[in-house]
Amino acid sequence: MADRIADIWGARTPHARDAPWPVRVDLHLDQGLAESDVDRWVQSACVLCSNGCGCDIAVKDGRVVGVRGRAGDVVNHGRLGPKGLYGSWQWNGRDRLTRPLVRRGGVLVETDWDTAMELVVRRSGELLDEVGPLSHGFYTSGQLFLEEYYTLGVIGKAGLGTPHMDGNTRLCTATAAAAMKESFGSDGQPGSYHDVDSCDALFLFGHNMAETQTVLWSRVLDRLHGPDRPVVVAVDPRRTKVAEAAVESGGVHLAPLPGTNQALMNGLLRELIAHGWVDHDYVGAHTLGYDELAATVEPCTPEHVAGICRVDAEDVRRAARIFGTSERVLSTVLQGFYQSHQATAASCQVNNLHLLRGLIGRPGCGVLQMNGQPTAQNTRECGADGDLPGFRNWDNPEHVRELAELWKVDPLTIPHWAPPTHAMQLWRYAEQGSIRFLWISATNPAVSLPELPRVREILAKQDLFVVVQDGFRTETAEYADVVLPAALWGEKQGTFTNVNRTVHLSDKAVEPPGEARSDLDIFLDYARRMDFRDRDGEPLIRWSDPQGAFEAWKECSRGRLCDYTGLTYDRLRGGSGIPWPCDDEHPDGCDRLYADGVFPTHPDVCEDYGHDLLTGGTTSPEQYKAQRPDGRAFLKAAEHTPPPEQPSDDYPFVVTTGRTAYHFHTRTKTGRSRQLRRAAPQPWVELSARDAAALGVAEGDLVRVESPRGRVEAPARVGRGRDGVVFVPFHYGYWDVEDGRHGRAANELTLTEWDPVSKQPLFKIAAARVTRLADGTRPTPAPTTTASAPHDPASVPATTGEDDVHEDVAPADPPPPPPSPDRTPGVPPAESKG
Ligand SMILES: Nc1nc2c(c(=O)[nH]1)N[C@H]1C(S)=C(S)[C@@H](COP(=O)(O)OP(=O)(O)OC[C@H]3O[C@@H](n4cnc5c(=O)[nH]c(N)nc54)[C@H](O)[C@@H]3O)O[C@H]1N2
Ligand SMILES: Nc1nc2c(c(=O)[nH]1)N[C@H]1C(S)=C(S)[C@@H](COP(=O)(O)OP(=O)(O)OC[C@H]3O[C@@H](n4cnc5c(=O)[nH]c(N)nc54)[C@H](O)[C@@H]3O)O[C@H]1N2
Ligand code: SF4
Ligand SMILES: [Mo]
Repeated sequence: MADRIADIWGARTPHARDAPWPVRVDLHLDQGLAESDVDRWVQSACVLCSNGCGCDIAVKDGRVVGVRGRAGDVVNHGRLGPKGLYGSWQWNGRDRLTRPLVRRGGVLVETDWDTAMELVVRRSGELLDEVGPLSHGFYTSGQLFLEEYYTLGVIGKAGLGTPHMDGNTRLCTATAAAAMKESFGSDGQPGSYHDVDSCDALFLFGHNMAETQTVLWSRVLDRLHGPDRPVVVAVDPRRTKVAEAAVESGGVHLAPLPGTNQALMNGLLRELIAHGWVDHDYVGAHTLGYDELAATVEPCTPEHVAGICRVDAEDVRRAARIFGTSERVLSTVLQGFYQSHQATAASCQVNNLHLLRGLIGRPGCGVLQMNGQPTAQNTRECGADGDLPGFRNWDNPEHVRELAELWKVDPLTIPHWAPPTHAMQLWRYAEQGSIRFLWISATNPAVSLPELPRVREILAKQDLFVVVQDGFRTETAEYADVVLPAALWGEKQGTFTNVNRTVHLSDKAVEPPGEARSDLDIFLDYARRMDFRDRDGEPLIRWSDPQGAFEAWKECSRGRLCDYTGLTYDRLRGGSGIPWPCDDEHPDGCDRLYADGVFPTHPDVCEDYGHDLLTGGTTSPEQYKAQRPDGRAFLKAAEHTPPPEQPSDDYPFVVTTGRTAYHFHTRTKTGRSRQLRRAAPQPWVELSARDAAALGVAEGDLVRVESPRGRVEAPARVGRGRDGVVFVPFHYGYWDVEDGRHGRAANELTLTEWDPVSKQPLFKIAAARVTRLADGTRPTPAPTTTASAPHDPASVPATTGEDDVHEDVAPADPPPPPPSPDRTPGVPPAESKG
């Protein structure tokens, strides 16, 4: 038995380069239960991060009692992390929403479904009559299932005709999508997790993988403990476990001041060019824009960028040399880039590094523009985030016509006269009063949006009708006019797609509590009551269950990069998840994209005509066509600019926010798990040892962090991050505390600013001051096993749990083979199906 709170990544199973990652099956069952006590195992995948680990749900007496990794799944080869083992299911049976709630006389009271839905439909109908579809906004998630998003997308785009649809995916990995559209012409992950098994160097850009994709990090650790280990480079201002591994592997930890990524990237690119570490044949044949890129980065010498980022110039040189001279490089990018200044620009520069060396589409050579949420890929594919479904281009009339044909509606119904509304704008419209009906599903914006004092004011507006659809009574639900109780994971059926395009089916294991319904059933009920019709007078939504929705979606995806037509529920049962595209050409799925260097940039195919990375100005279709990209990738360049908010005399620190391994977001699930709650029970403020000393702050002292917008009060952790940077975890709202309602959530501090291209908000930089409020009585109970480890290890008791996880490292089955290796869906433009 293993203590997987103390040992987050579990036992090592080292292996050599190109050897398959061994199987290790992780199992956790309710206290006192053995595998033989389980009535049934129901196939699923973990829904607590984008890694998408295949798992089986243990059911006994109609209840979920545990979870076990699936040995044969291509993603995890049997492993699960602490959130998967504990957080995925231990919330079940506790304080769930079981009946709809409506606001009467200012308070939320229980009611029946008819009453609640009639209220929603009446308000919706009134506003459609009075104002039209622009009065309606939908703010959804990266945590529903594909079938639910597609249904919501069709309702919004073809039923109502509102452009005001987006997800919390905007806060999450909108920049991943944007960077892939700008560089490659379309969303769609080029790389594969198999690249971890084959790379010689691994670059993690603003990605604390050790805590946020713990099972993927186990895969990396198994290489780092193997015979021919890769060199790691970490770009992160905190000393994360990734940063430690970088140093131990002989690589580099670059700790730039938050907000300076673009400068650093330009410096790395310049070194590549200056040393001739460029595959000019590849660049000439498969890319556009080299000269402009080379000219833009020319002034960015290591010394120059080191001054901006406040890192050592020699470290910039070393990192560039590793990238420039390693045979196979894998890069991952996440929130340290996506939620920081110049997000899309900096993320595109990672693509550029790979394109310059032609390191793409081959084993060990991949870009992983990561997702964070488990189903964010589907929000994007299915059009629930505002994009058109199937990676179609809103600015391409032919793409709009295809959808109109499929849905049998007038093309003019489908909003495409302007770019889709992004989440930050959606909230702005609600603030200004043009959006008056806001339907929030599977997200908790009263904790997760930036600048919470403003968000609370918007949610509380009298003229805004707020529907909240969740499994729990969240901070956001407290502002709702109607609360709809949703079935959660394990209580409903559907599919979802992880970071490297792997599609999993999650079957229903148990009944939802009380009257809770699946999100799909709720959306279908709304569509039925609204009586949306197609142009033949038939019901617009022609399906009534998950499988029907999946089949409808397959048609929508046909011929596009994210082609699902070769998948069925049956094919997804029994074995492993399968990566798209899965079609006639790739019947077993596709491991890597772009093996042939042909990118979906042809004007008839591309998802977007692109933007200016500095200003966000859009490229017109004519300008785009004039570049004749026709299958070549774009090397897009941008200079570094100063971030919108910088430290000053009043606010001398940069405060950055993020995650710990033990909690997921606003903790509605992980906060209800005993083991996870104990591992990270409350918020903390992390200071560097030198900053703490200068402020007279000792471990455990109560401190206040103040930005121009709000404040957080929490005990201090004297940590190991870089000087001048304060870290606050963003997980802690107030559903589980009586006191201190406001002043726990990191987003009291953050600012309403976003990237000009991806429109993703800047959660990673705000100016702040720190004051010491009171002496501590004990060390802060922040995790010691992770990036929040104390500067002085002896000063704080170690974070531990119990020996309650079974790890089976004896290979029960051979590891699953990769799907069709290296076939490419890069359809030559001439035969493109559009
Ligand atoms: N345990 C756990 N895992 C999760 C989640 C969770 O809530 N908990 N959520 C999932 C989701 S939705 C997401 S989006 C992912 C996020 O996964 P990550 O992006 O790995 O997580 P974060 O902690 O948000 O940010 C990563 C790092 O960015 C660094 N950083 C901050 N500012 C900058 C900067 O300007 N430049 C650079 N280079 N680095 C910077 C921070 O120090 C931090 O270590 O995690 C997923 N997995
Ligand atoms: N300061 C700061 N803020 C951040 C970030 C940061 O790094 N720093 N990260 C941002 C990122 S990357 C993200 S992804 C967001 C996450 O922010 P949120 O999406 O607001 O966080 P969650 O707690 O995951 O909220 C999801 C909600 O959906 C509910 N839910 C789960 N499954 C289902 C379901 O099947 N149906 C329904 N109806 N409800 C369900 C859960 O109970 C929960 O209330 O936060 C963002 N905010
Ligand atoms: S790595 Fe992510 S998907 Fe896998 S078990 Fe952990 S939380 Fe779940
Ligand atoms: Mo996210």
